[in-house]
Amino acid sequence: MQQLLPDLVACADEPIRVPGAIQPHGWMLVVDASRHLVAYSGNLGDAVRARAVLERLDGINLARLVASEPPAAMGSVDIDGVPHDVLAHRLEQYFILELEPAAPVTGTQAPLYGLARTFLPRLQGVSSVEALSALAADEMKRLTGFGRCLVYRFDAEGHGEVLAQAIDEGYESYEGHHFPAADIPAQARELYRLNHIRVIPDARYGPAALVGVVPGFDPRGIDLSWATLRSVSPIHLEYMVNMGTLASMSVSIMVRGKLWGLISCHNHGPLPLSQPVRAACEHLGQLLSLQIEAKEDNAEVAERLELRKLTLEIVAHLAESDATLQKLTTTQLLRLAQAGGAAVVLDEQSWAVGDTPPHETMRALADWVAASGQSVFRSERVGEEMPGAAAFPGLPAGLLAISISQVHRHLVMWFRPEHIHTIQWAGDPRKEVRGTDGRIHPRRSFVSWRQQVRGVSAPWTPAQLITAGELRQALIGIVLRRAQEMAEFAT
Ligand code: BLA
Repeated sequence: MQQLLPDLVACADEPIRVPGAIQPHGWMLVVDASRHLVAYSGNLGDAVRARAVLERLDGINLARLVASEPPAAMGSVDIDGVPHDVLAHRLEQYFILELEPAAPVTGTQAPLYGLARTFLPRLQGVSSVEALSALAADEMKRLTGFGRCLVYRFDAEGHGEVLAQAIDEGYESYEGHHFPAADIPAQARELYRLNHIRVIPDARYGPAALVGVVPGFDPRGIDLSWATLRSVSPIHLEYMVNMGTLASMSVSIMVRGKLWGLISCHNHGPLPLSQPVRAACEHLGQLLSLQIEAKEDNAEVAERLELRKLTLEIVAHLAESDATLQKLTTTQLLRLAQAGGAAVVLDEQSWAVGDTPPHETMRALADWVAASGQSVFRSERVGEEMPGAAAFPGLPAGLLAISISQVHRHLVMWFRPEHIHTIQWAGDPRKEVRGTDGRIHPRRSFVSWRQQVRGVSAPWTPAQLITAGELRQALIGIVLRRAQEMAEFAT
């Protein structure tokens, strides 16, 4: 995959937390601890007007806000006869107040209530992550009215895979498509781990710069990580336009403290979202996250239990017999790691079950594992990762190995064939676009592009790796006990 990634470094350099500007569908006031105005968004006009708006917020108590927490809803305030929703949050030395015209009350008056009453029970009624994702995509679309809602999951390399979608007619389907990691640079992912929702109601906006009121104070130093109105990266706005979407929202899916994926929503035209609806969307993301975590945990526990049972059977069989390791080579050993072949290597000798490489190749693999010094060794791309691989015929694509002696070359190895498959990308990710400014730009086309993946095996799962480690411990125990018995017998 490496060759598919454009230069991420340039993208990761953009200071997205301190843009010094906001999206202009609301106003921002920055005040210090004694409520003195420090900066305001230019779309308020001037400092006189900004102070007049600030006075209207006198009744709002900021004392209880804690630094580095998401904005809190402070109710609604009338400004020139227009009701405005007020959000407030705290930085170390400042308070940030954000105002947006309150949306007219429509059918979704109590979006949070609907989530609790119908959505959560539905989530609890399904058993797979894919089914959870499908429910979430539907619900998100219903709540917001976006034309397309996607749920996607990041893989180990950071590429995203669309697990479920809900779309209106006229929207491109991205079902099963993959989006390259380069679409979302590292500093953006870091921010989305912290702040779980981003809304862009109209990507064609012109940013409203923050204006400082204290001479010499540069408002570009103000951290907008938590601000709902934060102006977004112009590169990302270009991406949205290339994709044909004027409005977007993304909600983080956090599993075990990591950014697991995103719920990503698009609309061909602009789409304003009220504060209560956004709060409900964020909540939906949390519900989904918790359910995914629970399902994944359950699935892993079930897999580990099954594999432990198998390990016990294998070990019992060995312990009952004369405990020579070649007795390991049964189909049970294959099942333990879902492997096509397995072998026990004891110095120059080897015993095999299933599809295994030729003897010479097996020896070279054993050398490679021994040189690594790792007690549990894994690779999904042996042809790429093994030094001098080309010299050895019949190499497997995947190798899992445990080494059971520090002195001797005693190993158990599992082999997997290549898992040839096709990845359907939303646009050719190799097409790096460099502008006349020398910068990297988002790709222009999202038309499906198919990549054939060869030479790579299916991944060894965490449960399989743990089980291999447990088997290793058990074998070391058996071997030691047997050596002891032999020694006792000899004396
Ligand atoms: C941000 N890129 C993003 C975001 C998404 C994507 C979801 C988060 C912002 C948001 O919530 O709208 C990408 N959008 C996607 C993907 C899908 C989608 C994968 O809808 C799939 C359906 N982007 C590029 C390149 C660069 C880049 C080449 O393609 C860098 C040069 C940058 N993307 C970029 C930056 C941000 C971003 C800087 C941060 C935007 C911000 O939060 O300010």
